[in-house]
Amino acid sequence: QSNLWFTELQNENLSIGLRIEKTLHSEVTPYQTLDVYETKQYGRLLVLDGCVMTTDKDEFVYHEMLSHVPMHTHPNPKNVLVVGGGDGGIIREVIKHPSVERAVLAEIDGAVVEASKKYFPQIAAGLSDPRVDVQIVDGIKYVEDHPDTFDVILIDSTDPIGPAVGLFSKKFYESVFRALKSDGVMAAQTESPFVNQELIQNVMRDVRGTFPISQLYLAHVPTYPTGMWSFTMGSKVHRPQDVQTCRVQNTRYYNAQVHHASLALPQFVKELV
Ligand code: AG3
Repeated sequence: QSNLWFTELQNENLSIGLRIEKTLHSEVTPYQTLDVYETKQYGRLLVLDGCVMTTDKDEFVYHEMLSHVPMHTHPNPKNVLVVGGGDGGIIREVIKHPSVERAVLAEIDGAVVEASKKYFPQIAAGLSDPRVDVQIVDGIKYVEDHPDTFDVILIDSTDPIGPAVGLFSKKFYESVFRALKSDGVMAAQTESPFVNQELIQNVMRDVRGTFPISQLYLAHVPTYPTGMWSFTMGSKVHRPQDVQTCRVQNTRYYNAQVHHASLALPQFVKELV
């Protein structure tokens, strides 16, 4: 078997390694480097700037949890915006909700969308749905330009370095608040409580300072740094604790019990936020 390994250096003291069967694609886009590998353990792997974005085998955890927890928190989400998320995984989950009339994807890098369609057809499937509007634009600007428009906004970003830095700022959360309708809900991916404590603290402080209701929640994503992953939700009116039933079918991770379980924070995470 091949002796080629993909290694993501997650910080200066930590890495994850996956044996590669084949390199399927490598390019330098105007925004970042983009690689697609075939791995033994997790199937196809999408990498941006050296960081694992998603794999065939564990993508469902992240995509279901970043979407269904906030989507269920809203009683009737019709208009949804995904910022980033060019692979289409979040969009695929969003359109499982029967209430959704329109889902906009605002992705800055068209190369991610193209690579996903080609190498991750199951993840990208939703992008061709008639309710979906794929915009290759700067998400920050798109959010600023659309006040009072969305029921739910989901921020599926890369790490807070490179093209995504601006997506982790108080200014951006304030502009997300304005782009949401009067009972809107937002959620963002916010890294690992084992390695990114400061980031989580800052985001929680900023979201708490912007939205009347805020909530950190967790899921287990094996290929992300430490496997313990956090998401931060901000809501104007609706509480994630009030969700009673699961409104979507065909999930592999999310259900009503997992919804509530994800809101329960281990003591060290509770003390962080
Ligand atoms: N969004 C990226 C999550 C961050 C992963 N970080 C890392 N591997 N260092 C994933 C995009 C999937 N739609």
